[in-house]
Amino acid sequence: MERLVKRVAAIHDLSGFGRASLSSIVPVLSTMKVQVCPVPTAILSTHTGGFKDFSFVDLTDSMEDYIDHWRKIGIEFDCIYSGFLGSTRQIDIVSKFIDIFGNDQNLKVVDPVMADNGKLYATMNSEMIIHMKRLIQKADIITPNFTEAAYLLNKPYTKDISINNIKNWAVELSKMGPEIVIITSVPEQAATKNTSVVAYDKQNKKFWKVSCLYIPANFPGTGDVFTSVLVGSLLQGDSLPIALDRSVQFVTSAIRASYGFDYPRREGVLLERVLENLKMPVIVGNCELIE
Ligand code: PXL
Repeated sequence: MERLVKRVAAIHDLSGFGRASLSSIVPVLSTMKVQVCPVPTAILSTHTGGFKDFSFVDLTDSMEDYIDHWRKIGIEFDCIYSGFLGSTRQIDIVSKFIDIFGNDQNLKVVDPVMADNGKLYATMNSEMIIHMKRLIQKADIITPNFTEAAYLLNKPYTKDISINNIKNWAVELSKMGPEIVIITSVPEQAATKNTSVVAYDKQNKKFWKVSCLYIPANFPGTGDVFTSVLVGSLLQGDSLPIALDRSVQFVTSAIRASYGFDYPRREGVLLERVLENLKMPVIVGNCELIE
């Protein structure tokens, strides 16, 4: 029997301030009528993007007992969704989580949170990248941003990249395991300075692209919002292009609702002002099939 409410195991940190990770993932997915079961990987006073001297409690040692309890009580999930991870051991624990709770029916989504704008996050290093490359082999869907895709493929980061090259990157990443590769924040070569989201569906050999309006503001945590909406949408039964449209539209609406106000960008988008938009259908999307 289908579950009354879809259920996601969300393996992420809890950052107390700044609207990243679980602080955004839980409200987004709850608003989309999905039950979130967090597996907290670490507790931080803030996210690491733009704050100094944040406190960091690593929960790696408690994760195995936590997961073991879930295994004993036989919880089942419609989706396993991981994001920011604090150590190589944690990455390996997520891999084990997928071995225990993953099956043919559920969706394994790995957001390889490691870097942005050409730079690794403060807590990341080259060993983490090696382990992340192993973890994505077990995912059905991965959602690296452009910088993370470059790190996963050992490619140099340059904003001057053609759509054909990006398509090749997506295919190469899919060869590492995942059925669907979604690369976000892809720089467009046109003078509009737009960015786009490019997706590759390996089974159907289809490429999709959604162009995003250029907005001159960079907010941390929008990747978590993007992937959460994508997960919620796919669990609602949407097709991949509709899920991509929904995610881009929601993130765009959140940035638009925020960037006209003068406040520190490190506090993230004003999510609370736009959460209700998640209840609206996608009426006009701009996701296109590309050859
Ligand atoms: O938004 C991704 C993210 C999650 N968790 C922590 C982070 C970041 C990005 O900076 O620092 C702790």
